Amino acid sequence: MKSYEVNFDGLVGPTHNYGGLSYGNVASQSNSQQSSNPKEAALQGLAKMKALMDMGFQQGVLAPQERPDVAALRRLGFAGSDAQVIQQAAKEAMPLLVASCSASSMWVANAATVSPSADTADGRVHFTAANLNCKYHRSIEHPTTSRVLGAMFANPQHFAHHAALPAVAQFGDEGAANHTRFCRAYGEAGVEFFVFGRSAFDTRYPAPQKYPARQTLEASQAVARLHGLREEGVVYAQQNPSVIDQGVFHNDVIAVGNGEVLFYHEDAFLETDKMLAELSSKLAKVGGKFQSVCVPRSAVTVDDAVRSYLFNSQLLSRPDGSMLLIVPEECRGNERVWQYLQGLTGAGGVIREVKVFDLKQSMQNGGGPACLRLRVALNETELAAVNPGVIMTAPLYESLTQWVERHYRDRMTENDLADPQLLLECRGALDELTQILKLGAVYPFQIN
Ligand code: SUG
Repeated sequence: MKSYEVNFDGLVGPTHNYGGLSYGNVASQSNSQQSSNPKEAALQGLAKMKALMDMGFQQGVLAPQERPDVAALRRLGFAGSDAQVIQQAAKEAMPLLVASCSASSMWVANAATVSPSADTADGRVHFTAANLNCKYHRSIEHPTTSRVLGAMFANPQHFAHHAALPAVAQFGDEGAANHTRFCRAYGEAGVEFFVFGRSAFDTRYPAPQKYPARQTLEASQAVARLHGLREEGVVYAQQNPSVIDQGVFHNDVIAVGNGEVLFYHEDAFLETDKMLAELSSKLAKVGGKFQSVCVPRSAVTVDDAVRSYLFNSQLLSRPDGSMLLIVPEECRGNERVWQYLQGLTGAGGVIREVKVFDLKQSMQNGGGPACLRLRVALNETELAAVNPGVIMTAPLYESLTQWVERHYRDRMTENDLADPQLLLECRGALDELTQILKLGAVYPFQIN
């Protein structure tokens, strides 16, 4: 049976702004308070989806969330009508209003961890929504994420959904941003690779000194258990704490994998050789031949990687077996990175082509091409069971582009977030979106 990797990209929401909310994420902190352009952000994301679809890849779309999240503000004690809640928060606790307005759900690599049916004990595709416990503005995403994923992958015969892990830092889980899967073919059993930043219960593991490690070993292990993964099909590795302290807040800022290939920075992991050997032997047991492409620090520094987002790229398999790397424009702007990429594609290895995309609006908050997509490996039967409303087609691209043009503002500052009219605009837009994507009622304003 045929199988595919389907990339579901997060549609940027209408409140996209630069709130400076993510300590440890260099771009988020350095662009704090700048004015943003939600319309441009959404169109840049849609252009990437369309381009990948046109290249023949399977592409889907994941809906944004209701923002401002008035219900979240009510849980923090703000009361009255919706407009009063927003105005009171703006007056008394602007950072909380900004957090409740974040369009951060666009980075769907953090929406969930997904295990394909070939790896799981019950032969279904498993999803665990990420609790995103490290940052308040992200921790409010998972209830809606679960409803949206449930509406997209609704058939219980093929899809199993798990609620987010307990909402404490010891089970901090950031979803697919710290999870990669290696396989010979998408429909065959593979090796799931979980990368963690620290252990919450075992003090033998080192931890970063400056910035938080968002993903714990215990969270990764819990996800593997929930999904029914075999021990032989799982590898755990620790991120190098010193790169977290340099701004590598997720593994997908320093490594990317696809098929039988891991593309990574020399400083990305601890005990790299042991980890590579385990990946290689476990992949061999399911018929795969592991290959690693290491980028030496002498060619690209960790700082270059953080600024250019070289590794936050999409590594895609082409029909001839070679691979294509989708990188952000910032890679072309960094001389060392660009030179490295020219050498890489010219060397006759597996990565043969690089394509550049302008995703500046998202990049300025620390979200590159890989952050914007959630990969779901599906066989033909499973793909047919996905809600067809969320699969990208030329007409859907047209409707979404027009929808963005109709509803999105082209400038957003803190003052705009305090405008109660924004809430009404967003709800109107999202109500229409759920009809376009055939999701049913998924937002708090639709179900309460
Ligand atoms: O969680 N930025 C996101 C970026 C997530 C990128 N995802 C992956 N690497 N997979 C984060 O730090 C910034 C929001 C603000 O500052 O307005 C933010 O949430």
